Amino acid sequence: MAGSLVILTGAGISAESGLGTFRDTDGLWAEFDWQELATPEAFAARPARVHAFYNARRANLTAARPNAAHTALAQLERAWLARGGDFLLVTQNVDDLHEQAGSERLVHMHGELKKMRCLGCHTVTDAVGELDTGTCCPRCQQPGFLRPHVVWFGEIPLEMDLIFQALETCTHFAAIGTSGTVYPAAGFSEVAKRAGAHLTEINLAQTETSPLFDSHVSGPASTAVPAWVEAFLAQG
Ligand code: BV8
Repeated sequence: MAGSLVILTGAGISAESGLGTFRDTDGLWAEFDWQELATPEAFAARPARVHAFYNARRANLTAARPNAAHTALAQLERAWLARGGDFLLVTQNVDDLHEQAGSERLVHMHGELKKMRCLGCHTVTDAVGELDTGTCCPRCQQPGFLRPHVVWFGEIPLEMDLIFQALETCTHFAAIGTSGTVYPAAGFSEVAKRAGAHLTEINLAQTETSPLFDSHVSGPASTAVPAWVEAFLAQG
């Protein structure tokens, strides 16, 4: 019986699709202060500024397309499920490139840039066009209650029970394109290790969590991930 596979992706898997990472030298947080833009306090204090930051990133997303790494993970999901295995792809990314590539067993633990949430009726809907402080919720029609459906620092990520349940029973864990600096995602490798899983890290560089991993595949995701998927499926 094929085992249970959990994959965690970060900004590095989308870098070759033209989307910036966060902590590389030219990363988003090198240009912007996350404390001013990616916290609930920042949104409460200056909502228009936070909306403008996410509107610009949402607009930047429209031209982005999946690269070979996203496609390889969708193929891995289909092949692994066909063998009777379990599969869960957990992404920290707020882009929709995994969906575009065909991934289905997918969880966006940090939310989704293309969605918005109403603080009045709590409905999550597609964010169409630019949001601002006067935009009306399509469900309750109230103005001024909408925020990006993104998990900010200090907020609890989404689907944590599902994610920890998968980690505690997995036989293989792979972390792809993530610096291992943001918790609780950075702690997932420890949970998988305690479950007895084999840990693989795919990245351009060493990370803070590298010492925990059993295997390392070094290189850009668009070539390293397809090669790893092919070898992983060949090992049976
Ligand atoms: C939580 C959405 C409690 C927003 C993001 C003090 C105050 C407040 C909180 C804390 C604190 N100290 C610690 C914390 C916890 C905090 C945290 O970890 N802070 C860090 C900075 C220390 N975490 C939180 O606040 C989280 N919530 O703790 O709640 C809780 C939790 C559980 C249970 C109960 C209670 C919420 C964190 C979520 C924040 N939201 N994003 C937005 O996008 O605007 S975080 C942000 O960082 C992104 O989501 C991103 O995904 C995430 C991680 O970054 P990476 O994806 O790893 O990207 P990065 O640039 O860092 O690295 C890129 C990697 O790719 C590199 O390794 C690079 O080498 C590699 N790479 C580059 N190119 C390629 C490549 N690899 C392969 N191929 C390539 N081509």
